[in-house]
Amino acid sequence: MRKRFVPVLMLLVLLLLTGCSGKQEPGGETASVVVGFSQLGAESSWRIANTVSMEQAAKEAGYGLMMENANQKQEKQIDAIRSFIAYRVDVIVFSPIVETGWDNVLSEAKQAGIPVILMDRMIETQDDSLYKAYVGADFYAEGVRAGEYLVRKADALGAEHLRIAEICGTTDSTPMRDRHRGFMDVIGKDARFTVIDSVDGDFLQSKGEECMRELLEKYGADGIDVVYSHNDAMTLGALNVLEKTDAAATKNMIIITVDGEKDAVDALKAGRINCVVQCTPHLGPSVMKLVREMTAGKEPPKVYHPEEGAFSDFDDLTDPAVEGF
Ligand code: GYE
Repeated sequence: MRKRFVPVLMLLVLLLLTGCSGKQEPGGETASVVVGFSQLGAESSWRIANTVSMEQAAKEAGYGLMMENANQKQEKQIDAIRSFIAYRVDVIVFSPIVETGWDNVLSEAKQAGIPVILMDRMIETQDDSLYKAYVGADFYAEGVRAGEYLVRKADALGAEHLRIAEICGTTDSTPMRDRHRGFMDVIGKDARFTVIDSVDGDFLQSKGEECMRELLEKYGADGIDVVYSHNDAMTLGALNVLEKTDAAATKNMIIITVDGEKDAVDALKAGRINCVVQCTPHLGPSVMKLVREMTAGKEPPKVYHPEEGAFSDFDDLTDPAVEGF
């Protein structure tokens, strides 16, 4: 019964959005483009900033945005995509929580003639025609940057052997897979480094805390030299636990994180984190640019990666360019 109300509710939301989100274009024409957007959750500051970026960019473009938040559940994302197909939105944008399991629903979108843009994360499929374009970070390059920082740091310290604890993001998500792969490709063959454990922190601060507690129980603060965490939320959670448990040992630990939210960059400046690999959440304008091109009948580039870098304790951290989102 509840299910039947969902589309009705979505239609109402759409009407509300198109009525008050500036669908009326400056020239007085009514914008006709409606974007269905399935966001995967609200698990981190990155995700929240990403949602805001999408909302603002749609508004600026004069597009109606039908957004559904899946609270980290793949089934909910599939349901949302099906409702977007039912409403015949012009373009579907979605951020796939994991890489597999999308072929059926994306084939339905293809059959309905609705183009799909993957935003932020990738899918694993034999059929590339199921999506028109991907807009998101090069997560492999991020992992490489994390590894390169660690090699540089080990060189500078003259370290002989470093034991690494890795706190991973959501299992089977693109950032988890590729941040791990890129990192391992840099440090894996160097005998100075051993990954003693890789645990799943699901990109959540609370899980980051939990993981760190378990790692400390297993290895003790003296048994861990490096923490490589796949996002800032988990890093900040882990830091809370570390600093409460053994502040002295924590000071000597090398902490590497990914994202670049303000709290993490502040922690880098305060000497609590050693390296922040950037990953921008501000993907909205690039997505809406693609929507514009696609609805004008153009063939957009298949893959677009924003430019990103990294900040670390090797940099001048008083430089105003060193800031978080
Ligand atoms: O790093 C993390 C978020 O997919 C890039 O998801 C995104 C990741 C980001 O929860 O903070």
